[in-house]
Amino acid sequence: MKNDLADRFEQNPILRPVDLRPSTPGMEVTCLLNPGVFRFQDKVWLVVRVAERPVQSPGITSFPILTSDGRMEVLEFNSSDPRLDLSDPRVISFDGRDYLTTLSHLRLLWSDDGIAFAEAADRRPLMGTGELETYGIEDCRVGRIDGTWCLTYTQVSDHGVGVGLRSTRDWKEFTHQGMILPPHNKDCALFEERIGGKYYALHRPSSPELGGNYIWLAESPDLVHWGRHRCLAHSRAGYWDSARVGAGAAPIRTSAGWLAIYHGANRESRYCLGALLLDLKEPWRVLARSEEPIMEPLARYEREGFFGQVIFTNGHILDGDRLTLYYGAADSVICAAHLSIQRILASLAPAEGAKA
Ligand code: MAN
Repeated sequence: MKNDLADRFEQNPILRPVDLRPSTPGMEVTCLLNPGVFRFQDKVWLVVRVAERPVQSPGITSFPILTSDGRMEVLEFNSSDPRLDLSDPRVISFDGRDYLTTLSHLRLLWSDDGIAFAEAADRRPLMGTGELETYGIEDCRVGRIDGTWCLTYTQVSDHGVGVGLRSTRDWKEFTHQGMILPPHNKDCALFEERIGGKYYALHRPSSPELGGNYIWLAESPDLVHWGRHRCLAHSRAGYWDSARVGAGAAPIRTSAGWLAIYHGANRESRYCLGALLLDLKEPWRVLARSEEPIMEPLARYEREGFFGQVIFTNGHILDGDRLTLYYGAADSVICAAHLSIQRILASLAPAEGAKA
């Protein structure tokens, strides 16, 4: 407990699956996950990932996919078929092919106090579209750049998992910019200002055979074309983040550097949060990093659920020193906590000791 810096909302979980209606009759909302967060029209908004599946019938495993022209189709397997592997609640493996147990879309919710959220009646849900999103869209980060809202999110299909970009100025009309980082890549967080005239993004390609699931930095002249990739942070053997690391929401500008909250998981898929501090002018230089998690699954709603032992964030708002972090807990419900930027900064170890 001593390292956990988060002051959790006593109202947690602030959103549960029963709070939202399924998008289509016959479906159930299975989980609410990992919201993007932004301030707009004096309100706090969440871009919630809603994961759905058909109401399950005994002996049958069914799951939805989208056709590339946007229709929902339900696939079914006999649950006792020996070719079926259901050992991970998130994935269905059948005869060597992987599908997702749920199909995710994104929904807009707003709040006056940042605690009680309601679905925005006049905003349409964001659904997967086209052949790169047939297994849905997930884990949206929101960045405000030059007055435009940029949504970077995970696109999932049988082609693989990559990063998509949509942009909007009013949260009603969206421009689809397509896949900006090809498979396998996710966890893309844009810096909200240019550095030396360039846009920057943190992202997480996976190179499982040689390398791993590491946080990288890329630069771009236009937010669509990304290059000059550099690896910033490895997973660390023997640490809480030994198996994978991935960026949270947009890095936060502080006088000490860019503070980037990230998630890290170990081999047991226990997801905690830590932080990286990056040089303000040369963000490829890692100045400091968490040795211990700044937040870890301690509360019951973080330890138990659809996929337990998970704290996953990709959204926050900032008021001076106070960070309000929104996060998915146990891949089931949405929660929030306050953290102090100064306390996070004080907890970091200089990069020499950070085993980047
Ligand atoms: C992956 C993503 C996240 C999810 C975690 C934990 O990183 O699919 O959306 O929250 O795994 O299951």
